[in-house]
This record gives sequence, structure tokens and C-alpha cells, in this order.
Amino acid sequence: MGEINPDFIQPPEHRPKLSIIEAEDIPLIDLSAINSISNPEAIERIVREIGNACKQWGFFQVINHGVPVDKLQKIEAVTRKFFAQPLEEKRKTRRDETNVLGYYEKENTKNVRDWKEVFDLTVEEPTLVPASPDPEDKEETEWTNQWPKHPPEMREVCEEYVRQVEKLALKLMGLIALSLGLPENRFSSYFKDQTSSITLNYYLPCPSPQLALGVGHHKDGGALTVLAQDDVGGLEIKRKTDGEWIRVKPIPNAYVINLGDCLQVWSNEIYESSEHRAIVNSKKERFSIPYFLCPAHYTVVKPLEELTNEQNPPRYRPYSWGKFITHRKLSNFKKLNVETSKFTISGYPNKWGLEGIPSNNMLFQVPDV
Ligand SMILES: O=C(O)CCC(=O)C(=O)O
Repeated sequence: MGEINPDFIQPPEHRPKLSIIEAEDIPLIDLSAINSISNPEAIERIVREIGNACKQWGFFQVINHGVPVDKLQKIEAVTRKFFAQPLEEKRKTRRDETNVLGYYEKENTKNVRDWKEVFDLTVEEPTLVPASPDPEDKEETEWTNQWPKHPPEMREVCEEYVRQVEKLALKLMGLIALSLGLPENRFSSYFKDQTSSITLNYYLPCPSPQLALGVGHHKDGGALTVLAQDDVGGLEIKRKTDGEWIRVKPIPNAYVINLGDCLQVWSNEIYESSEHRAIVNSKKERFSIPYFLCPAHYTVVKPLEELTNEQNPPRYRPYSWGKFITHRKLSNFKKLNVETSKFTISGYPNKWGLEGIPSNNMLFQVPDV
């Protein structure tokens, strides 16, 4: 095995295992019936399946989801083309403190370099966010995409793809609401001015895949993530029952759905966000495209009143989604100079999200800046 830069080396407890565990019972949900009003039993079945998957795993895969396959193929093709370009071309859209979206090759998760290159895009252009994490500061700012000149079709392909996946993500939020005994549109208002994003992930072959990770273990901070992965495989999910890392075998045209921290809070922990990571291999490059569904910046995230009562009081304090993501972004910038942190925005508040809550009974509050 080759040598790699020590920045990429995971602490021993987080290194990938050589033996792969593939669970047979990973939930795979067929959504073909979701639009058939004439078949309420089929919809009830899907809702039940989703509820069980959310409780047991915090994640599931879906097929027959309605995203046209050509849109997925086109974005996969454009992603390959973009990352195949010379570094200097890709760096023309490199993100920095001013342009917080675009290409980046020095991602970190939990202070260890990820073995990947990324391109981050916001879904709503522009996306409105707070100008600072200061709770008193009411000023807003805008995030806008940096579109590369090459490949020339990148903007159109990404924009078309995003609109389709958005429909799926919102539909899933409706089904999840039903599975919690809530009206289907219970979460809809949170996404009116969403701060959702997508990331194009490019994992290069790694000479020491037993030491590094494509992306280190983390949970997603938003509502949910709709992830497309190619046929190489590498995504692992931490099984809730025994803490084992389980490989998610790619299924053609399926999406992996991860619950994020917002859903954990909204549901007052009826559901929990899922911990996951991506491993790399020495021979093949791998691509994945997560869509991070995130609420509007002005959303106050807190346990829903319908799901709490005297016997089951709220387990989390309310927090401002916008201040939360801005705080994280800025604190990441502060550490950026020493290259110890993940420079992140919109889709990646997750890397720090609600992790580290000392116990289920303790209320969590976003730390003051
Ligand atoms: O590539 C994958 O399978 C996982 C990607 C992921 O978790 C991320 O980009 O945050």
C-alpha cells in the first residue's frame, strides 16, 4: 500500500474495517404507488414502511421514486466531466470566504481530511441566510452559485436535476409527516425559502484505503438527504442496534434517504438522524450526489407541539436554523487557516449537528458564538 499525507489518516477507532458487512434487511421502499389516489391501502403501506425504516435505521432506499433516469444520468455525466478537468481549471470556481459555494479539494470532517473533491451548489438562487450568527443582527446576505465555464452544460443539467429531486424530497417529507400521525403538509412551510444544497462528490482512488475515508463519520444536519451513488459502493451506515458499520450496496436508480438532525428534533426523537461515512478503494474512482433538504433560514427548529406533552416533554431547545448554519460556517472559517476543520455551508452543518448531546434527557442548545 502506498503512503498518504498524514492529514488524511483516521484515528484507529475510525478506520474502515477490512471485512464488509452487508445487511440483508436494509429497507428498500417501492414508491410507485405514491401518486395513486385510488389506492389508499398502498399509500398506507408505504407510510408504514417508511415509519418502520425511520425508527429502526434512520435511513432507507427508494425505487420507482419519480426522478427521471435521464436527469440522473446527465448530472452524473457532467460531474465526471467537471472533475476530469485539470486542477487549475477546477480551481477557477474554488470556494472561499466570499464565494462560499463551488469547487473544493480540502474538505475535512472532524478535523481529518476527506479523500475527495467536491463541488457545492445551492438550490435556491440566491439563497437568503443571516449575515452573521449574532442573534441580534437582523441583516441578511445571499449565497449564489459559481458556475464553471466548462463543461458548458453544467448549469442547465444541475438546475434540471435539482428541481426533480426536490419534488421527491418534499414528497418524502409528506410521507414522513403521515408516518408520525401528522397532516401530510405539516413540514411544507419550512421549505418555502429553503437553504437546501447539493454536493457533487468525487472520490479518487486511494493508495491506503484502510487508513483514510472519503468522508468521515457524520450525521446530516438538515431535514433529510436524498443521495445518488454510482455502482462502485462505499457508503456505510451505522446500524442502530449494534453500532456496526453496514455497507449500502448500490441499487441501480435507487436513492438512499438519510434522516437529518432537524427531523430528529421535530419528531422529539421518535426518529433519529443516521450516522454514515464513505470508504474509498485503491482501484476505482467513485461519485455520489447528495441533495440536502434544509429549511428556510428563519425556521426555528424545535420539537413539534403535536408530538410532545407533559409525559413526553421537548428534548431540545428551539434553535434558529439560519443562525445555526451561519455560526458553523464562520467557526469553520476561523479554523480554516490551520486546515483543521471542514469549511462548510448549507448542506454540511451536519458534520457537527446535534452530535455530542450528552444524554437524551438533556436539552440541546446551539452554543453562543
Ligand atoms: O458519498 C457518499 O456515499 C456519502 C456522502 C456524504 O455523506 C456527504 O457528502 O455528506
